[in-house]
Amino acid sequence: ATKIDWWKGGVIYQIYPRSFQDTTGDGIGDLAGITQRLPYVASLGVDAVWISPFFTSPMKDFGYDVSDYRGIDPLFGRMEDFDVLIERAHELGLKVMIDLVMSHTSDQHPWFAESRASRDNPHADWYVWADPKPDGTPPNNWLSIFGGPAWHWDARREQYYLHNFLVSQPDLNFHNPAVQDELLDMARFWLDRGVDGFRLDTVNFYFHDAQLRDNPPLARELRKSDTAPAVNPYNHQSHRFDKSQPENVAFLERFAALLRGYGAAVIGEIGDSERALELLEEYTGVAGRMQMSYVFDFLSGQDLAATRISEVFDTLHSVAPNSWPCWAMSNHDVVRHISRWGLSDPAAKAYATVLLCLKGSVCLYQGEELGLPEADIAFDDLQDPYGKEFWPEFKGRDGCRTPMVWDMGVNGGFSTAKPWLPIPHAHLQRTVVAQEADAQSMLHHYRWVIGLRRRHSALRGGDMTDMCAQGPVLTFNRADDRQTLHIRANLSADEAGGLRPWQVQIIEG
Ligand code: TEU
Repeated sequence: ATKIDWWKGGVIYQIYPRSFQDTTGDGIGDLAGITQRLPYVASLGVDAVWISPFFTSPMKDFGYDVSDYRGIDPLFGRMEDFDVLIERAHELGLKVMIDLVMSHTSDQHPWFAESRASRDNPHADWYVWADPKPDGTPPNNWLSIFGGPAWHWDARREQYYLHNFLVSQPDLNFHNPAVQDELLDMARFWLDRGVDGFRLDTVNFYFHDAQLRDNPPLARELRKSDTAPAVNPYNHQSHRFDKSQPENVAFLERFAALLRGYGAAVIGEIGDSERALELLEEYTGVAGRMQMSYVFDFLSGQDLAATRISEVFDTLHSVAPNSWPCWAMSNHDVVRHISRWGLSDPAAKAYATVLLCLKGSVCLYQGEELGLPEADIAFDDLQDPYGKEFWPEFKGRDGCRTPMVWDMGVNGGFSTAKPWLPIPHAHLQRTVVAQEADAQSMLHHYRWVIGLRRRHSALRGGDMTDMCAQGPVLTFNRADDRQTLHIRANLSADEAGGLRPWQVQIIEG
């Protein structure tokens, strides 16, 4: 067998730093806390961590609004803490991927402060500025994901600026080569500090249509895979011109060339319910503009039937045959899958097994391995601005962002202070310490199935063939030049196809 790259078929554990481990007693997790818990992460058998943003930020979007790409936010520690984290991770055999939010900055970034000050300063063209229509309204019909128009009036420049997310997240102008150069330099800065790769936030949002054409009406209904809440008008418009532009390919090629020099890898988050599959092939296919693409198919829906899994792979085979997806069932933006799909423990174990037998790479989200359900957050405790905007139809993203539960100490061992989001009582029944002591626990199951994937080259890098769903029973094969595995999973609470409820059979031969 040929040796494959670490990321190919690898398992990546996503850490949300605010909620992993607090060491300073302020109720918010930090980098030293991550370092402290790295032996636990390594014990799971994963290949890498992806750490959500810890850069200097006013935290309007909890770090996805960066005001200094080369600085560590004081809430999370100092650069020394990051250097220690990387060193410790590497000692433990873990790769470190950090989360680059390049599509937009915070409005507190010095570039934006200068850009908005006049129309002729050195950073004037670093953001997307446009004149109003003759009647004073925004330049076109583009909408922000977080609510309202994507344009915000700036009284000083007497122009609108583009923001695909919060008003406080102005969109960088990638049509300006100086912006690209600076961001590539910034990525080099982190590669030189030893990171092994990046998760690229909203990678298909970098470019907008330079002519600022109106988005056309939505041609068809939302796909089943959309994670987006229906209450949001953004999800009822096409996004032909505000994202996923052809110019992005050339930028990604520049980025890929930089990465090659370091042997680093990226996983790009493609948020586009209309064109995700096309972009998947375009970005991660034969041209290798990115290594992995984060796909949303298993991050949504009322359930995940065997038939839907096989449909997803059928489509992938026909539309994006050379792509390399990275699968996930939970993350920091969506309802935890245990609650989203109403899974019992046996059901959750079956889905974990299937996920870790699929072809592609896999992202696990902190707490998933404990079987944590979504936390119910009252409006008064709500932190997420997206949730505040669309409450109560959409309750926001705080329910999946509550702290990790480690032991029976105060606040589950997360912090000695009141945590920034409340820890549900139900979570305290599922601490790491409690699950370590129980051979039947979710934690042991995840560890076992991650280990299975590690030990079987066919699961990690082999082909996947003959996927088929008969009622609730999903079957497929994984094979490489060393071994063939036959997988049969009963994704239902009833006996089916000779399998017990939620039984997954993996047969070598
Ligand atoms: O998310 C991009 C994105 O498209 C999300 O807004 C997604 O549609 C939504 O959260 C689903 O509920 C990334 C980050 O993952 C998110 O945390 C940031 O808020 C966003 O970018 C802006 O940087």
